[in-house]
Amino acid sequence: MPYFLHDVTHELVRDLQRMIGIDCCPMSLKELEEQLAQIQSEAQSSFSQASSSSALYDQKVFFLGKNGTLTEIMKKMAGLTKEERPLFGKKVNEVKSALENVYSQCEDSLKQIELEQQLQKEELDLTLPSWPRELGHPHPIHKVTEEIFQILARLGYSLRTGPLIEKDHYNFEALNIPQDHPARDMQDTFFIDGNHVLRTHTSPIQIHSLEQETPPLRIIGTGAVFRCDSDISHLPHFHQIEGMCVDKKVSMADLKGTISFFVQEFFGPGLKTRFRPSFFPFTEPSAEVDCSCPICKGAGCSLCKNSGWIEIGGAGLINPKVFHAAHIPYPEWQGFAFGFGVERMAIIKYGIPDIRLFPENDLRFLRQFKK
Ligand code: FA5
Repeated sequence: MPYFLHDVTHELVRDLQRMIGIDCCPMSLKELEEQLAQIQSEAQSSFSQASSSSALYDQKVFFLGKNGTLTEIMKKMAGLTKEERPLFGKKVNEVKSALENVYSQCEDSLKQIELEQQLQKEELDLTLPSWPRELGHPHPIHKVTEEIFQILARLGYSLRTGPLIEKDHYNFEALNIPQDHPARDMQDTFFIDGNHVLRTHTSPIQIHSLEQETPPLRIIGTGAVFRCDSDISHLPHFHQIEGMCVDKKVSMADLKGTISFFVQEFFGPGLKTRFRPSFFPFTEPSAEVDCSCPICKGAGCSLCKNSGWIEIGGAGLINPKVFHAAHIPYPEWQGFAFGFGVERMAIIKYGIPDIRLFPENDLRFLRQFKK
């Protein structure tokens, strides 16, 4: 601290003056001018020797601050004559502005030095590797659909698609669900207009294929379907996968064999499946396919509605009326078809307690399907 002694001396004088309330040692103009010159030279050298902008600021406060050395010397003007006071006051102001100039020059150069030092410390290393980017991955429904394709492709099935907005004819009529038939109530339909609907299932893809292609056929149709339906195991917008086999001799045994193979391949061994007699206007006979509930393992829970089973799809032998509507000669050609809910298959495979997690797109949920 180069100005330690100077500092202490001034402090002592100031304290003494404060205690007795007067300037105890009045000085002449000459003495004050000498002291002012000394303060100026001390301030200049301390400003130029400051090693940092914060040390420089401390010196500024010491010399030019409210209680600084210059203020103190101004107080001593009281001991001067009336004529001397303005002369000395002018000198003090000149010294003050000169010191302020020196201060701002020193401050500029210190700030420049500090900036350069900081830039040197923060030097950019362009060879460093960048932050790893998180890569996206397929949505679980996409993954499950892909897996289903792979299994059915091994049985000779190939992929077909169809429009999401279907004519009433393809969604209902050609599938043996005429106007005003009670079977239309099996699926709560979103109507676009009197003749168009958001398709309620992937079965219309069967009709497009029967109309456009010649048997034998083994096709899979897949995509989004829509129903006015929503709860823990139902979505208004979900996905189905449809299989259709048309050949010369097709029986219920072929259907059961195909589905059993598919279910074992998809879920792995150990999962129970069952066929329940059911009704679909476009298949005869028809069956409902269920898998054991992965959450309660058959004991009963809210997901399986306490039945221990979750329905994954419907199936059956193609109704001759469907062949007739598509101008395919029956019984020369026969066939079976099945349609599964993709989200249902996914909740069973991964043990997911609520089907509504799929469309929510919460990344904490989706990241679990990265691998
Ligand atoms: C049908 O949609 C028939 N087209 C299936 C079919 C195809 C039968 C070929 C015979 C021959 P169903 O309405 O049962 O059937 O729906 C099939 C599957 O879709 C259901 O078993 C279920 O797994 C799934 N599913 C149905 N509604 C919903 C829904 N709202 N949310 C999620 N999945 C659903």
